[in-house]
Order: sequence, then structure tokens, then C-alpha cells
Amino acid sequence: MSYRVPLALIVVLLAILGALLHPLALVIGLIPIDTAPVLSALQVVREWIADLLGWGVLALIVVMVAYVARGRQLQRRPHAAPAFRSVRGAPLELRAVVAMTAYNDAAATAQAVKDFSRQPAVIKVLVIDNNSTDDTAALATAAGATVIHESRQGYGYACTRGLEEGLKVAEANVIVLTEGDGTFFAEDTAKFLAYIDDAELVVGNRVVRGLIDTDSQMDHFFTWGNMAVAMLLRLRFWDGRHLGPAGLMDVGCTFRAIQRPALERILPELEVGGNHFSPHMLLVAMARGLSVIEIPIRLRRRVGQSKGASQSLWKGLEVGLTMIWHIMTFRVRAPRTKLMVGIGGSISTPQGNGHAHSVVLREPQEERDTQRTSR
Ligand SMILES: Nc1nc2c(ncn2[C@@H]2O[C@H](COP(=O)(O)OP(=O)(O)O)[C@@H](O)[C@H]2O)c(=O)[nH]1
Ligand SMILES: [Mg+2]
Repeated sequence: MSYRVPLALIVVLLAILGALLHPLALVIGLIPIDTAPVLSALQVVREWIADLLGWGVLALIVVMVAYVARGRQLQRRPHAAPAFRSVRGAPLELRAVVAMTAYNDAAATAQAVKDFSRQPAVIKVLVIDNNSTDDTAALATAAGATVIHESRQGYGYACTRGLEEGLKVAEANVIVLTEGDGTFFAEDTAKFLAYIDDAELVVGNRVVRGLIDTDSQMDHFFTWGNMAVAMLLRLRFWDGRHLGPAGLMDVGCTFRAIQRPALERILPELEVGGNHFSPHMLLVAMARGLSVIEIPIRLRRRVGQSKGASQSLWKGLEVGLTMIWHIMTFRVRAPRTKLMVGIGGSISTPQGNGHAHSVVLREPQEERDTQRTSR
């Protein structure tokens, strides 16, 4: 496990402890007995923590100055931007299959199916019915979806099955994952497709003020919680310039789009069946060197009862802690050595330093530019 996460947690805990010692000393001082020995012990601990944090901040400043100096030096020797692996190279137009999770969401799923089916570039909508006992499956079928039954109960299982079934739609070169609970706007699919040319995985961000309805599930707790856990995830893949990958601010958004070859590469490694699947997929993607970006999307009030983190504060806390634990203990596995050839003219091959990189067969530059502008 990376040393950064435990280190960051220790610093935060020390700072909290140091801050708590002040009011604690004040309260103890009010007790009408001789508290002088306790107070002087507290004073020693406080000074010790203050010294440690003081030197820590100084060291941090030195490290940051070193990073800035190194960055300046690198800029003088320009090199190509990181090569984003793009579908743009081979397939000429985007064809997206939408995989929608649904568990006793009869009140919302049919409308979501209709909304998503209408979106440009969407060629098929799949509904992953996770043992619903209401009319979810029948209504989704009537609305035009292909319904697939996933018997393993769990949000992660439903998502993984959706991605798996999405890959089976041979004409699709992009797989969009979403929920059928009415929270997401189908029109936002276009935002994901606008960026899927530039990054292999595009994930939604539900924490941008102005885009999120105030009565949606993203209340203070979920907004702060997601931002904090996203920072933890960034720490695991930290870099000195962007403070971690993808501009991550949110870790729990199901709505995301992924290029086919990239999904083929990471699908065998997706193994979380529970409610912490979303950060799990991000971890696997980043560990495998996928280009990932996050884009702001809209969110509205859910139709029907939440079965996930938003059920209650306690459920939210439980899911949040599970996410934190998973991010801290996630082990990056050695890359698989199997060579995979994906539909759409792309080849995935493991290369050096623990990351697999996909190689996309591209047209000559001018041809590609013409296609891009004519789309
Ligand atoms: N939590 C949960 N969601 C499931 C399950 N199976 C399928 N889902 C679907 O996964 C999505 C997330 O669940 P949801 O109730 O919306 O959780 P929330 O987004 O935290 O309110 C919804 O589309 C559910 O219908 C399951 O066993 N548990
Ligand atoms: Mg939901």
C-alpha cells in the first residue's frame, strides 16, 4: 500500500488531537481539584504536536518549492502531452450502449429508459434487473429496453453485469453506465460523449453548485463526504502538478462512459459487488493507467426509495467507511500478460512499470482531423 494515505491520515489525526487538547485543558482547569500535573502533561503533548506539525509544514513548503523548480525545468524541455488513447482513431462515429441498474425501481426506470433511448448516438438501452419484486422488468421491457436479470444481489454486481452485457453489443464502441432511478438527466449523455474522445473513462461529478438540485440526495453530508473520499483516492495516485488524477471531486457517481477497449482491459479485474463499486472501478482504471477525467453533471431528486448509501445517514456512513477502507487497502495487481484484441481496431498489451497501455490503430493525422471536424 502507498505510504501517502496512512501518512496523510496520521497528520490529520494529529492536527485534530492538537486542536482538541486546547479546549480539553480549559475544561480540566475548571475542575476544582489539583489538576496541575495533568495540565502540564497536556502542555508537553501539545508542544510536541505543535513542533511536529510546524516542522511538517516547513518540510511541505520545501517539497513544494522543489516540485515547482522541477516543473519549471521540465517545461524548458518540452515533451508531448500524455498520449490519450482514443476511440477517435478507429471507429468513425460514436455508438453508445446504455446499461442501467434497477432494483425495485418500477416508478422510475421506464421513463429513464425512454429518455436515454432518445439520446443521439445511443443505439441500445439495457436494464440490469437485480431481483426486483415489483414491475420494474415488465415496465422497462415495455419502454423498449432489453432487460437482463442479475441474480447476485448488490449494486456492484448490477454495475459489473451492465458493463459486461454492454460489451456484448458488438456495434457499440462506448459503454455508458447509469441508474434507472430518475436522478440523472439522460441529456447529459452528450456531455460524456463529448469527452470520450479525449479520455478512456469519463465519470460524472455530482458536487458542482448550480447543477445539483438542492432536494437531490447530494446534501451536505454526501457532498462533503464524496469530496473527502475523492481526495483520499487522489492521494493514492498523487502527482505534484494536478494533485492527483482526473480532477476527482466525487467518488460515488454511477453515471460514466468508457471506451470499449478500455473496458475490455479492466472488466476482468472488477470484483466488488457492494455499494463501494464506484470508487473500486476508478481504482482499477487508474491502476491500469487508463486516462480518466471527471465532468460536471446535473442531479435531481430520486424517484422512489433509495436502496444505497442515501437510505439513511448511518447507511451513508457505512458505505463511506467501506469506501475509505477499500481505497486504503486496494492492492494493485501485476498486469495480466494475455494479449487482447478488441473490436474497433484496438489492441491492449501490458507494458513495463505495472501499467497496461492500449494501442489504438489510428488513421493519418489529416484524415483524423477531417473526421473530427465533420462529426
Ligand atoms: N443499493 C443497491 N442498489 C442496487 C442493487 N441492485 C441494483 N441496484 C441499483 O443501483 C442503483 C443505486 O441504488 P440507489 O438506490 O439509487 O442508491 P443511491 O443512489 O445511493 O440512492 C439503483 O439504480 C438501484 O436500482 C442493490 O442490491 N443495492
Ligand atoms: Mg441512485
